[in-house]
Amino acid sequence: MTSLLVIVVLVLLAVALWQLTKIFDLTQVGSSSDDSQVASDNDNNIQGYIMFGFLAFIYIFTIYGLLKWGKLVLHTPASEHGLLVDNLMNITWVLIFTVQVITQGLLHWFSFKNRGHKDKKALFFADSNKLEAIWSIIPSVVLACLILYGLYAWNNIMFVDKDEDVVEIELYAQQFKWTARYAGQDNVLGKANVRLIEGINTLGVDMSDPNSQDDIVVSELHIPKGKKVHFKMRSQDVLHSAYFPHFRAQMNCVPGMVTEFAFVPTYTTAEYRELPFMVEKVANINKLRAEKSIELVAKGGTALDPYTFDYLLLCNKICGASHYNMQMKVIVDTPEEYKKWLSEKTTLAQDIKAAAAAKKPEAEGAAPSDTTAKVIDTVKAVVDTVKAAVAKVAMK
Ligand SMILES: [Cu+2]
Repeated sequence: MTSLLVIVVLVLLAVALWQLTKIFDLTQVGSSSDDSQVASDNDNNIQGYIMFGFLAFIYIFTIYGLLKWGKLVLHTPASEHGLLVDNLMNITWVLIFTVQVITQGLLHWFSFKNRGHKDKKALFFADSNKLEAIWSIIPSVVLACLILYGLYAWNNIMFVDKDEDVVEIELYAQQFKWTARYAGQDNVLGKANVRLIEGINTLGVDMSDPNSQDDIVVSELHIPKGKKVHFKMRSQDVLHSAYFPHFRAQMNCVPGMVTEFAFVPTYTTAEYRELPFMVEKVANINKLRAEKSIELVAKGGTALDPYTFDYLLLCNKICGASHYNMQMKVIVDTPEEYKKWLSEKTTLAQDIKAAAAAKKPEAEGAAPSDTTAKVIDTVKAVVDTVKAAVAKVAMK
């Protein structure tokens, strides 16, 4: 209550002050010629130098940001086409930085050079064809080159030769997890439809399709180094986006359609962990974690586990409350390790059979369920009541 009163008093004081300044202004009308609203040469000089100050701030902050946070961007790409993507990105950055430095410099310099002065008069001219041509043609040519190079890169990345020997994998997105399906021996993924989801067949694989018989469903993604992996993406519910940052790959997963992306991994997980930049990065993360652990333990908590690097598949579309946690570990193996890992997996058909076999004896030897017993009891009670009523009527 007291605080409310204090707030009310403060508001009233502010209103009173505001009204007082208005009255004061009114008393000044006509007393002297006030030119405080007209900029003097001194004002214009100050404004001009402040603008230069702002320009210096932009330049210094940009350089500071690059030096301080520049190392946080993704480092060495782990896929063949990654170099192409990084190249395109770097060219774009260089262009943006150059244009930014030149245009901001010119803008502020012109404003300073032509700042207000009581002896100067602004020059008026309607247009200049030469200027219009310069600032239209240069950006058009630069952008056209950039877009053409981008299209060339995109076509190169997205092209999958039909006869090429690729590893076929389906990525299935749902709120909030990823599941992968390998095409098995025949390297052809069986048909699938969300309407066929039942029991452990959580991806809705059509088990009547011969191609589905050897499909393998897993929750951890293993891919072989040096071989093209062709991903086909599906989504069960909403828009998701399969994002492999280290491989410079991203593709939306759209309900009702299949999208695709293919890339060739160039470093196994073990090799990527050994790259000098990664060793340094992990050491830095673990140093921070160790410091945090000391703090946590002092407060009675548990220490943090040390971090080891792993490739990740992330979701890059805000798809719901637990979107942040929608990820899957990706392991790049040598081709031999990959073969061995895959050979140890059971097929979905085997899993379904095993689940059905486990269910059968349970169903055969089972006693009537609670609900059935209740129904039988009720029927018995009704029969008894009817019998008693019939007997009563007969006695009468
Ligand atoms: Cu998602």
